[in-house]
Amino acid sequence: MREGTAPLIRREDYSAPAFWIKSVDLTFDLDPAKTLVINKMQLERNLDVPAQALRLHGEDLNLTRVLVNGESVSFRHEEGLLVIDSLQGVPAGPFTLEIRNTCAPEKNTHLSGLYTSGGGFFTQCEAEGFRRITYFLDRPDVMAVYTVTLRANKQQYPVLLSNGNLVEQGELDNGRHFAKWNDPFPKPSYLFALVAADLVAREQWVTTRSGKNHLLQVYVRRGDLDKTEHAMNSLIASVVWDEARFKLPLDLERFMIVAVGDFNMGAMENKGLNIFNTKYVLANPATATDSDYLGIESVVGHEYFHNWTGNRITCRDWFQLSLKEGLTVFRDQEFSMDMAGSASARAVKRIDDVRTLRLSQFPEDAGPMAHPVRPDSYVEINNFYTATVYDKGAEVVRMMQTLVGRDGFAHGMTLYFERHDGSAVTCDEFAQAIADANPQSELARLLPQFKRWYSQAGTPRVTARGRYDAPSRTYTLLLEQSCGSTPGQAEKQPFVIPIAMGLVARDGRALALQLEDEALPASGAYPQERVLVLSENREFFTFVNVDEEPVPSLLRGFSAPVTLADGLSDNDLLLLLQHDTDPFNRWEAGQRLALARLLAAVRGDGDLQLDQPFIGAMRGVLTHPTLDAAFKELLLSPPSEIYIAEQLESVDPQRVHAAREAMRMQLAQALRDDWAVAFEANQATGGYAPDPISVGKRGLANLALNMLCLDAVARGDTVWPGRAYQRFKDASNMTDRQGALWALLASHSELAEPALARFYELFKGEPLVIDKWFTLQATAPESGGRVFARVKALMNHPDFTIKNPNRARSLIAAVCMGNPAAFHRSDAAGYVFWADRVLELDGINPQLAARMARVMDRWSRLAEPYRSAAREAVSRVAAKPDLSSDVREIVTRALA
Ligand code: 0A1
Ligand code: ZN
Repeated sequence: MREGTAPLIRREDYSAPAFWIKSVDLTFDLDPAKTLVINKMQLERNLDVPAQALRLHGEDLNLTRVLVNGESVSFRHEEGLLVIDSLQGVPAGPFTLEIRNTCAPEKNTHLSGLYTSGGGFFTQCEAEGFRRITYFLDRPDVMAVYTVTLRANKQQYPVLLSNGNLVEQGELDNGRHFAKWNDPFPKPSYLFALVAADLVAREQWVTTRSGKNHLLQVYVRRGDLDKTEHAMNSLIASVVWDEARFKLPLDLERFMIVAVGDFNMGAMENKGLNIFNTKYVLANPATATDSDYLGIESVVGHEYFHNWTGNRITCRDWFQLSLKEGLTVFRDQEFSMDMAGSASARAVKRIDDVRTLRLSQFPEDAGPMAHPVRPDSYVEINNFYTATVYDKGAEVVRMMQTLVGRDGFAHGMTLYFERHDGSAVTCDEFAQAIADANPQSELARLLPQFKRWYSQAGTPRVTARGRYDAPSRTYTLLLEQSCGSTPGQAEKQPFVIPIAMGLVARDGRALALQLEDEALPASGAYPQERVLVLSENREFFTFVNVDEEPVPSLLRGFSAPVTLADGLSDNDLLLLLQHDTDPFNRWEAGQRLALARLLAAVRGDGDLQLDQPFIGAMRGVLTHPTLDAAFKELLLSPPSEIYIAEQLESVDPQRVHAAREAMRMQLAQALRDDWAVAFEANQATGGYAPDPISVGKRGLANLALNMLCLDAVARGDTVWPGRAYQRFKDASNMTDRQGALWALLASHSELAEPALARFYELFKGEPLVIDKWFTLQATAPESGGRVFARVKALMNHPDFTIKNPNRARSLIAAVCMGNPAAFHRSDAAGYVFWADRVLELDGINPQLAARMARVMDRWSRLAEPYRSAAREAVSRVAAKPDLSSDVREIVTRALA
């Protein structure tokens, strides 16, 4: 843990390194208590910068030897650095530096660097974990070729892996063995990995278009092999997709995925040796839900796609993190959409991604941690693996694709690789390549202004007003943009905002879109959808030959990460809900109708009485003859409590919860018969498959069952809860089983308790399922404080441990982030619980503690008495003298 006040690192202070490390030869004598690392580097002075001492990063290491060209030299330690002054002004040309040090993997509870988990050794080096293994220039612009020798006890650690290709292996004395690996691709230290453990692998050979064969391997603990099929299929699909869509082939003879139970994040793209949280590898129908299956596909894709966008071309410095993350999230989103297939299934994926953005990135952009996609400064880089860098970053890439077209974007990617393969670059260089490949595009015309998406934080607000002029048959749209101030950025310059749109006639027809003075396109017809580019603070767009007053359908497909105020009436929204050809806006219209009713109740007297037009519209969706089940489920799920709260100036979480629960109850009652029909009609048949149609059916059946139980329990009827319990017992897959259990929990049925007990007994040997068991209890709708009391009791359950990140998240994050009504209590007990847990975790795993600390980002918008109590809890955390720099940065910003 770094103590004291860590310095602020600024983007503008970037300078190239004083030395390059060309190659590194690492030897590990692996021992949980004391691992010896022999690190032999070939270095060269960087003649482009003034001569300086060599400063190597190092953290929590014991140094035993330093030799330059075989001779010992004097050195000194500065905060987090090993300094060799005598290397200042060393002659041009290579020299060797040999360092020996030890580290203690079993004591490494940060899970950064080399650590032990389940009796094996694993590494996590992004962003700055390599310095916890050995002394190095631990920065992404220093790229070296690695040769790695691992030595360990053969019985305990039969599998020894590192990046690249296996060049040698054999036996050693005393029951030990060794393996030597070489990775021919120069890489930054954050992509280094090693694994030494007792694992087994699922293997598959694939042939890429060039005719080369490659070995794919998924390593897991013995006993988990039956849960690797989906990960392997996802990996094969990723290899095929990247070659087909972007002409990017697999460049390695062997590509390995290793699953580990203790991991801070989702997964890591180490060159040729991806290390994954078990959550994103292990799945079989009995243990994993549909959403787990989809998560695995997208994370396996994400890490694989990093091989080109992140590894072959990497980041010059950590401020450029979105260069690899925004682009790779965009790529994994496109992959999942292409895998989904039908237009409707693609839209479901897009809606899901936008929901994620609105739930995590919009609040971030409006709170104390708001930062540009390319931040200007940080204290702890691990705090900047954020929704802004990842998800808003992906939206920025998506806008580029919208502005240059899908083919134009593919050409831009080709140019990007032609220019920068093998180097460490900036976001500017990426945007330049996409624009240069499309010189006639709006992106090229507006590039400097477009790049404000990288430099300005905050979510822009677009206001739209339409005016129809019957005599001239014109429709004029006035679009305006503004963006509120964010920390350190009071004023904003206008953004370039692509607005995909259409005009809908009162009878639901899509109208032709002819802009003023526009010639007939070569196709012979004006389009029914187009992209308007808003780049000024306010702009008019006039459409001609419009026969009647239309309803505008703006921001189709969520073509830009903005909020939209278009002043549409309920009737307009009902029309779009029924007729919009854009599925995203159809869903959006339904959400807006629901949101308006929820906000009116929360802002008013708290009473929510759903009106017939709304209920009728929801019935129309539920009973629609052709809409896909997945789409119906999305349309019929009210906006989340977090999203509702984000629309309010002052938030009383209990009122938000009450209004949303009232809406659910009224929809349950008003559509009772239709829910029953939907439940029966959406039973997925045949064996389990996570295809979009079956997933949609299971999702809608689960929602229907939930509503039917809610209505039944309120009426004292036991039939549907009984059916739910039966379904829970007989389910042949986890989606149905968990859905039935959730229906019982969310309706406060008496059968919830026996079902929970049975669930535990069935799955007590499956850690990922026990995580679900904790989360289900922590996220159940609160009633009279019982959920919160249960969470506190579960902290003492023998299966609970705060040291395992998945388990800690399954209970603590689940209640603090996923259950606002249980967490925000008028007696402040939720906040006391939060502060205690953050402080406890800070001593164990500062990265995880800092993520939990973010729960309180939005404290200042809470209504009293929550606001004062929340501030007190944040202040108590901030008052701890030896707080990690990770948590300190979060709470300091929150209190600023
Ligand atoms: N680069 C990984 C995410 C990741 C980042 C940091 C980690 O440890 C601090 C671990 C993983 C990805 O985007 O998948
Ligand atoms: Zn990533």
